[in-house]
Amino acid sequence: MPEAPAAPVMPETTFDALIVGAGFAGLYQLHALRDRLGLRAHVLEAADGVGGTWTWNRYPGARCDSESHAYAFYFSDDLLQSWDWSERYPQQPEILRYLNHVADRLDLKRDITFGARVGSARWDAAAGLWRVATQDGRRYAAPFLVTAVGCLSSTNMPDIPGREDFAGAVHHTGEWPHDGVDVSGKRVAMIGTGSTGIQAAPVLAEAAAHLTVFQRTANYSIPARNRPLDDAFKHWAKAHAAEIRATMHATPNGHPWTVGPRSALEVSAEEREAAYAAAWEKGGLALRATFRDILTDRAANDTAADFIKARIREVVQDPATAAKLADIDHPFATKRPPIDTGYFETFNRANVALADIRADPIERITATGIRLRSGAEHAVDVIVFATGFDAMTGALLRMGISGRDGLALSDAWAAGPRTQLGLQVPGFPNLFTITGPGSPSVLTNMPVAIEQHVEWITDCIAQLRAQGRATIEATDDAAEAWVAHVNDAANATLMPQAGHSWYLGANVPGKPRVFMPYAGGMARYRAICAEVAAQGYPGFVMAGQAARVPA
Ligand code: N01
Repeated sequence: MPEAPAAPVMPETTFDALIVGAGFAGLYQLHALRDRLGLRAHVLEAADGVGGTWTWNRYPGARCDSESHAYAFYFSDDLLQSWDWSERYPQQPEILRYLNHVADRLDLKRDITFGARVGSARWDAAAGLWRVATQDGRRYAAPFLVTAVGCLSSTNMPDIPGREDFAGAVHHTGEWPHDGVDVSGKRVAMIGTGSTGIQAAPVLAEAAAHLTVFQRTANYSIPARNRPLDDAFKHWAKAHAAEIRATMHATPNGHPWTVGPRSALEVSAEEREAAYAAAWEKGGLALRATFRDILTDRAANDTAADFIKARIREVVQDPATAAKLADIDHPFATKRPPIDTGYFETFNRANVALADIRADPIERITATGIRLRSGAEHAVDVIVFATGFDAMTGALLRMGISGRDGLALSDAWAAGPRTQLGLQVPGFPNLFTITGPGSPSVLTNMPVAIEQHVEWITDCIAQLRAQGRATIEATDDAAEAWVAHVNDAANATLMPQAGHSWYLGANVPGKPRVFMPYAGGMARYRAICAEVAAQGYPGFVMAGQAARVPA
């Protein structure tokens, strides 16, 4: 039999820098490299438009939990002044519109290839180039490769037996169909009670005939108290942009509020209760900043946890359901605390039920629904997996990255991610990972972390070129020391006590249990990175020869 002709090898297109991903991070990185350094920079994006996480997460109720006036680029006064947010917490379509506004205003789309999912990225040491191929065979090369793939972009679909037998529809919230899912008149099962499930449940319950929420781990949630923004607030935010930015840069989480200076244990019970009640009434993530030691002292944390559990029992009318929802096994805010719009109230609806799958786990999915270990059957038409992500490392590992001497990133990180500052990996020259593991990223208001990384990377590449060097690479010793520091920073908080959190990789079977984000605070991290740059990049090696370019 004649051999099938070999697939044609596509020509390779060469740039100065390749960026993977066109969300917040990729957009700003493209602007910085192209418009500040004058590089021929290009973005490869799997989706058919800009937006990153906000392209994929279109599930009902999807909205941001950072306040809109802080969930924006602050590097450009023009961008700040040319955009108005409509609500305190913007919905997914509005954030997508914002990112399109950014891309159009900065004329970025002409340097983005959409529908380009990276399948491999290989360091070619002889040529000093990253050779990148998309899954459909398009080929690109550049001396610099910057990943802007987000921390929560690789979905976690649990391997529950029988999924293929189910006759109804199955959707993961992180890959929600762009034209929506009509659940009207349908019986819906939603698995998962993280930030996503807690946002989706009230909206699904409104639309569906019946909703069953499958809860494995009960969760805290704080009311968002979302509301339209009035003109007075919009004007205030624009007029005070410099102060807001300064606050976001000075605080551990990059949010526009400061952490209360007092210990929860140094005030009277009445004063504490009043402080929590005020934060509850105000709504949003700032409740965890009511006192300085909520995240570091178990007794202090218990006071916040008890306050929230009491509110859950107050809101939920059925005592048995309330008890299951308030039976939370980890300290408050040691998993990312959701904020909600009517989550606990949803369980007072006649068409909503809670299935406690900690007590009675899912055994299998059948043709008609979900069967629990006890034999109980839940007949449903739609199953929604709100089961989260292979966070922080998943998207990077799925890209098929290999560095010097063919070292696969999956081998380099077999025991957990090793990075210098979350920015570079030893053995992978000229690869930069925006909001990579080991950086504060998911513990912060993301645009603040992204801006800092993009600016550091851009300055670093400028310095490298100014010194006439071709490559920069983190050293093993520096990564070793940074990983130890990341562990110490986590252990100084209560966060490792949430044993099943995705911060630890514990939500994905077989994933190494390593606390991945840097818990030392964004402000401290920013200072460390600035000091490294000021000292001439200790912990990194610059090598090779390249033409000098004035910084
Ligand atoms: O995912 P999660 P998420 N069987 O991993 C359960 C950001 N975000 O998509 O805790 C049964 O937090 C799992 O149970 P358990 C935000 O940073 C932001 O909700 O592992 N259940 C848990 O209840 C957030 O933290 C916004 O026991 C299973 C849930 O699924 C992050 O994204 C909005 C299971 C997963 O919760 C991830 O949130 C939404 C199984 N096999 C998300 N596997 C904003 O507002 C998992 N679960 C910006």
